[in-house]
Amino acid sequence: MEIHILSIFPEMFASVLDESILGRALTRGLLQVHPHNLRNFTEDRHRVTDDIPYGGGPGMVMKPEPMVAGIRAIQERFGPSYVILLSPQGDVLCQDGVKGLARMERLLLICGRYSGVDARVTHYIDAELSIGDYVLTGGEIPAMVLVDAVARMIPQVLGDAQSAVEDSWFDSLLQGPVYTRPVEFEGLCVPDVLRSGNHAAVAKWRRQQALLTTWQRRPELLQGASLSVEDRAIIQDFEGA
Ligand code: 4HQ
Repeated sequence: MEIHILSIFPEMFASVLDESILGRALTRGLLQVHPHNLRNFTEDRHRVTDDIPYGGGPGMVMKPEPMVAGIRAIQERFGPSYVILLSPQGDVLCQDGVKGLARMERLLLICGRYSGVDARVTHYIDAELSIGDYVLTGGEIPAMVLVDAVARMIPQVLGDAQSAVEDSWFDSLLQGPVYTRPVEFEGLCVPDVLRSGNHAAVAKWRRQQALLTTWQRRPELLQGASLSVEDRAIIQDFEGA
C-alpha cells in the first residue's frame, strides 16, 4: 500500500511514522508513505498557499490552485489514487471504513490548515473524512491517525497479533480488562481464570468481559455487533442484575 500526503508541513510525519510498528512496516516494504510539500505546487514567488475568505470574516482559506496542481502532479507521477480530504465536516472514520481503505492500492491524503480548504477542491476528491467531533489546527494529525489505523490492517504489519485484529467475532465490541505480571500488585489480584490454563474458560471470560465493558460504556455499539444466542443471554443477565 502506498500513501501520499499533501501538506504545508511535510516534515511533521517522519517522527511518527519512523518509530515502532509503522517504522517496521516501512522498512519491510509493507507500506510506503510519501509526504509532499504543498508549496512545491505554487506558482508565485512567495509560494503562497492561503488567502482571505470571500465574504469577509476571520481566518484564512487554503487556495485551490496548489491543492489541485498537487493532486494532479502526484497522480501523474505515481498513478491513480483514492483522494481523501481530512476535515471536521467529513464522514467520521470508523473501523469498517479503515478496513475498506486498507484494501486500496494508493491513497492521497489532503491536509488543510486555517479555516479550511476552498470548497471547489471537493470536486477533485473521492471522500471527506473526520477523525472525530473536535477541532484541530490542521489535517496533519488526522492524516497520521488514518495512516496508523490503516497500516495495522495491512496483512503482516502486526505479525503474531494480526489474528486478534482479524477476529471478526470481537468486532465492534470494546476490549475487556487485560493483565500482566505480577499476579498481585498493591493488593490487586489477577482474576484466577486467567491463570487457570483452561483455554475455553479464558475465552469465555474474555467474551463476557468484552460484552460487559461494551454494555456499560458504549451500549450503542451492541447494535452493530454480531452476537450469539449465548451473548444475548449474558447481556440479559447484565440487564437483570
Ligand atoms: N481539522 N478530523 C481544520 C480537523 C479534523 C478533524 C482539519 C481542523 C482541517 C482545516 N480533520 N482543518 N477533526 O479538526 O479531520
